[in-house]
Amino acid sequence: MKTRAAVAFAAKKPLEIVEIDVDGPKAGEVMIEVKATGICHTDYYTLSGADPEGLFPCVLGHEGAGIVVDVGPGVTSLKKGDHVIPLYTPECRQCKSCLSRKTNLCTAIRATQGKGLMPDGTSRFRCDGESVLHYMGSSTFSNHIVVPEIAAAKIREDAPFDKVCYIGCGVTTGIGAVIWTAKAEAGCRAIVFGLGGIGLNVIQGLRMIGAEQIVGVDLNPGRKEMAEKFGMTHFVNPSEVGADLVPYLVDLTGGGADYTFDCTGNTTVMRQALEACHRGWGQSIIIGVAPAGAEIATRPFQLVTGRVWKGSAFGGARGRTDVPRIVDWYMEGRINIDDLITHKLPLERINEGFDLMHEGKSIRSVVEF
Ligand code: NAD
Ligand code: AHE
Ligand code: ZN
Repeated sequence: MKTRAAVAFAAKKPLEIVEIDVDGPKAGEVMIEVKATGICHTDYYTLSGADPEGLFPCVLGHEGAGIVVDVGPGVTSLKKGDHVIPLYTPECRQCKSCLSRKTNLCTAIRATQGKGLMPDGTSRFRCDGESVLHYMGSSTFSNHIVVPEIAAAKIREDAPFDKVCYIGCGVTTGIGAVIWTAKAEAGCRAIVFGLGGIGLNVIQGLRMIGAEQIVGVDLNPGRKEMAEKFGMTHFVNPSEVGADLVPYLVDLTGGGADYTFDCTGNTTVMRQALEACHRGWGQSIIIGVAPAGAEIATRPFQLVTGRVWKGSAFGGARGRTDVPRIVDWYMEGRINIDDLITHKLPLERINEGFDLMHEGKSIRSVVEF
């Protein structure tokens, strides 16, 4: 069938809105009509050419919501008409990783997903007869996509697509990093570096669990007001503090934070986040994605003295299990998504969403089909 998509034909080039062909679902796959998609910094990261798995031409986008419109043979857990959120971290419940209960990083389809292909090693997308690659197993910048059944979370039908699409990445990543990766406890002190679409959700996760102190760090002073609305207690602009940022933050948190979160993808910030942790027990969670070739460094002494470096992908969430719960939290008014969606755009204007992100004007732009 034909559908409309924003195609990335090459790195560093604007997306082009074109009609493409999408093949129907094969065994174990479903076709989803995407109703809305957010634009995450990771989409920009891959488009920038910095992602070692960035392959072109492809259809970017990984933060969507929509309706199942077709199912392939053997699909048992989904049916036509189901409302779903595609999962870039699937949950097969059978692989070594899923069965370990130690990680959310399901390995069932990761190898082909990283090559922009479906599990059978082929793509379902074509443009003018040429194959176009999938992205993060999602490609939500296309109005119709095909994903494996294990990579779609069924959600309640009264949830608005233009809001809950954000649960497909940013909301789950931020809140999940607090509750599933850090397992932060009430009364803790935390520092969040980078108050964008992810960091503000870390802040709302910290408020949910009852953190005592929530310090936000961002170069953009325009982030302060929104972060305070979401629970930030102290704002720090590194450009005003200068080279003494780490001692300043250690002092502000009474000896260092119990938990810090990098939501910038900047390796200098990652080091600052680790070193701003409390001696003996502070944990620093890396959420930000850094370019190919980038490396993190610190004095080993920082770890010898009890600080812990951890990473978090999709907030440690098990998608098919946890995403429907987060949708419920939103529908019950327990989390705020609406205020973080600062811009709505039609597909034709998707490139403006990337501009707004660079200019620091948007938190999340959502594209509606
Ligand atoms: P964003 O562009 O909305 O926000 C980034 C924020 O960081 C901005 O407010 C910016 O001003 C701030 N910032 C940049 N450099 C800074 C510095 N040196 N010091 C302090 N603040 C600084 O991006 P986002 O969508 O929130 O994504 C944040 C990061 O998280 C990206 O690297 C993205 O790729 C990554 N990410 C990771 C996961 C995961 O599962 N691990 C999921 C989603 C996004
Ligand atoms: N191809 C990239 C991977 C970047 C990365 O770490 N992605 C996160 C999700 S970011 C969502 O906005 C993730 O889930 N990682 C686990 C995984 O299996 O990819 C690179 O840099 O190589
Ligand atoms: Zn993302």
